Amino acid sequence: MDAYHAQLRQILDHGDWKDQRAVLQSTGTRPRIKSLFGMQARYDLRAGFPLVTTKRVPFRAVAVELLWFLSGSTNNNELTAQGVTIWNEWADPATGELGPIYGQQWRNWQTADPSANGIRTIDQIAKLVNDIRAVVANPQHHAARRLIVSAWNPADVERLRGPSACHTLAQFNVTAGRLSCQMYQRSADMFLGVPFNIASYALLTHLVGQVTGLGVGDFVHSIGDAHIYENHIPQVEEQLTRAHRPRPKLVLDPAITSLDVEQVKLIRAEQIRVEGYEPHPALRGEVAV
Ligand code: UFP
Repeated sequence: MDAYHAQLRQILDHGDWKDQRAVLQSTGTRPRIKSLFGMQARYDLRAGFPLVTTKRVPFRAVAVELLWFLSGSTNNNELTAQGVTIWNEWADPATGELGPIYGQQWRNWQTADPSANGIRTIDQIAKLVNDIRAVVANPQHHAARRLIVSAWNPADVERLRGPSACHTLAQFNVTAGRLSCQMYQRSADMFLGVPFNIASYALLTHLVGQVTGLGVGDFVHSIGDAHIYENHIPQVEEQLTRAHRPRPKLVLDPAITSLDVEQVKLIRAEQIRVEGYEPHPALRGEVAV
């Protein structure tokens, strides 16, 4: 995970200070950010699972959240029922609803269609899996460079309760029997969000690879506004003194053979594990909301 540390270092050394909107609940103050626009890191998924080892990252929460996105759910109650509370700030207190976030855009993108009684929905994940299969069968298939899942729906952005999609778009690529993924993240909290985001898309790449019979290649992480919150800097400095440990190994239950919505709902987080994860202790940091 040298690339991640290098990004942290680069932002600390060369980032610009910026005021921003979000507030710390403990003090009511607005931490500044140190920010760099435009960064990219590449993680070779064959070299182990890219779960940051210089602090503990809660992998189970990553897996539970990703399965929840893939199930098409936008309701926080289904996450909290599994002990994951990361979306609590943004849920409707009465219903748990979060609005048209990832689950809806990935599995039920809505588009006007006069011929189909007004509305048609697109299951981008099903289309992705089908298109990858077509590309595996025929590498010259027209979908080869169009393997894209978009979470950014301009029409829905204003209807969201919380932040609009941070991980905006993912493009997949099949080369030499290996599946790679590049994700564009428009805004990245490098200390709290990014270790989670890297793990989530690396896991998605493995899952899509498994159901399409492909090995994994690289996860490429492209970032727009890459920032470190002022109140996280002491933790980041501490983290940068820590030595990387061996990357863990991802173990997926071979029984996971489909990402159809109904099949995803049957997958349990215990079917997705990391082995050999021996991180340094967790480092806490307050989220600005
Ligand atoms: N953020 C992430 N990753 C995520 C997520 C949020 O880094 O997956 F949901 C951070 C980025 C930013 C804040 O610091 O949350 C969102 O604020 P904004 O919408 O103003 O970019």
